Order: sequence, then C-alpha cells, then structure tokens
Amino acid sequence: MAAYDTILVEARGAVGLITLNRPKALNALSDQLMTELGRALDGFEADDAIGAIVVTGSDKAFAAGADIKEAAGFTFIGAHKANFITAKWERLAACRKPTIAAVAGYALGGGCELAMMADFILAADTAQFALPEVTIGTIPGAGGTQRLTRLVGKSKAMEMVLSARRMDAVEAERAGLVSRVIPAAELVDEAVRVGERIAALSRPIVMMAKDAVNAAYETTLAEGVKVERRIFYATFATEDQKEGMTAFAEKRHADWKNR
Ligand code: DAK
Repeated sequence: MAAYDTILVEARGAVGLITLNRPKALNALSDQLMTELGRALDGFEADDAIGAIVVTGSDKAFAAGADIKEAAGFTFIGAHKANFITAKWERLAACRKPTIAAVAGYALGGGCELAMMADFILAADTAQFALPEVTIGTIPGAGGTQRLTRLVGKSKAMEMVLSARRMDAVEAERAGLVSRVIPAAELVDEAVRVGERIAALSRPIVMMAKDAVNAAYETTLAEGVKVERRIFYATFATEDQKEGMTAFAEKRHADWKNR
C-alpha cells in the first residue's frame, strides 16, 4: 500500500479504513492531507476487494477544519486560477462506493464539510459540529452552506453559519445531521461493522441504491421518483436481483456475484 504522511490507510476485511492523522494540528485538512486522502480513496475505489469506505479521525478531532495557517495567504486571483483545490475537496463526495464518516471530537469548518460529503455520518457521543468560518473572516467554502442546509434545514443551518454555534452529537442526531450516536470507544469498530454489512451485499445494487438516494438532493421530487424508478427497473437486469429473490424463496443466503 502507498506511503502516506498525514493519513493511515488499512483494509479491514472488505472495508477500507482511512484515519486522518495530523494529531498536532487536530487533523487540520492541509493540501497534502487532502491530496493523500484523494489517493487513498482512488485506491479503495479501484480495489475489488473493498465494498465500503470509512473515514475517521482521532478521539479529539475528526478534523478542526481546513489548515488555517496554509489558507491565510490565499488571494482571490490565486484561488480562482487554481480553483482552490476544489476537485480534491469534492473527492469524497464523488465516491461511487458507499462511504461512512465516523466522527469523534471536533468536526469544524472543512472537517464538518468533509464529514457531510460522506454518505452518512456516525457520531461518537463526543462529536461536535460547527461551521465557524465567520469567526476567521470567511464563509464555508467546501459545500457547508449547501449541505448543512439540506441536512438540517434553514433555521439551524443559518444559526450555525452566522453565529458559529457548535452542535453536539445528541442535537446532531435529532437534527438529522448524523444517522446515529455511538459511545466514543466503540465508534470505529461500529463504523467498520456497518461497512462490512454493506460490503457483504451486492456491490452494484448498493451503488444503485446510493445513486437513487443522492438523486433526492439534485432534483425535484417528481424527477427523483422517475430516477428511482429507472434504477429500480435496472436492478432487474442484474444476476444479483435474480439470485437475491431466488435465495429468499429457497430460504438460503444469497450468493452475490456482483453482476
Ligand atoms: N488549521 C491549522 N491549525 C489548526 C487548526 C486549523 N483549522 N485547528 C487547530 N490547529 C492547531 C492549532 O494551531 C494548534 O497548533 P500549535 O499552536 O500547537 O502549533 C494545535 O492545532 C492545537 O490546537 P489548539 O491549541 O487551538 O487546541 P484547543 O484544544 O485549545 O482548541 C479548537 C481546539 C478546535 C477549538 C481550536 O484549535 C480551533 O478553534 N481551531 C480552529 C477551528 C476553525 O476555525 N476551523 C475552521 C477553519 S476554516 C474549501 C475547502 C475547505 C474550506 C474552505 C474552502 N474549498 C475547497 C474551496 C474550509 C475552511 C475552514 O475549515
């Protein structure tokens, strides 16, 4: 496996586990870290042995944001010309395989934005979410104003973006930002267990299901329902649909072929 300085990468069975690892900077998302994260995601996406990907941080911080020290010197024209690393930042959102963010401690600014790019967030009871960019003279720039608003609604998103208020794990679950709250000591193991459950299913069917849910964020309800229907019909062109329904009728476990 490729060498990385700012992340740890391992396969746990069929789950790719990426741990953000800049402890001295609370996992601030430097350009190097985002580059390495992108490479690790590319690797897991290309690896047929991997069926789901978990991204996590440390007990203290999932990530305390983009690296402020690195970003301090950015200029408008420099950022505009280089498209301010945007493609690297969108890499997690662009994953075709299922992705889980396992968040403990701080998920601030870009850290919160990165977590929201995963398919879902499992939060430790220690997790704290915030978009505090206004406190350093800028606004969220990696999708935060859009994804948070879609996830928790305008009122809570506005309050968080305008006042930088932190949301704890309990509130985040209540608001729909995270799917579940888990005791911190069990977070990563539970995230990997969920990843394994997903990875044990038919890979193409799971990816189709993911595409269908994602359509809800991109289109109107009527259009989204049409997208879902087309994908639903498409499942009947797979061997795994035949196997899944036959296995149910024969009272046995399905033997997925990923075809
Ligand atoms: N960047 C760089 N270093 C950071 C950092 C960050 N975001 N957060 C913490 N650190 C560093 C601290 O500077 C300190 O380093 P040393 O001074 O020891 O060298 C070390 O981590 C430990 O931090 P503290 O001493 O501050 O630790 P505390 O426990 O006292 O406080 C804290 C923890 C998380 C409350 C505090 O560190 C903090 O407020 N951090 C900053 C949080 C923040 O404002 N985050 C938002 C940053 S803006 C985009 C992509 C991304 C973004 C925008 C656009 N595009 C693709 C277009 C994102 C922007 C942001 O995230």
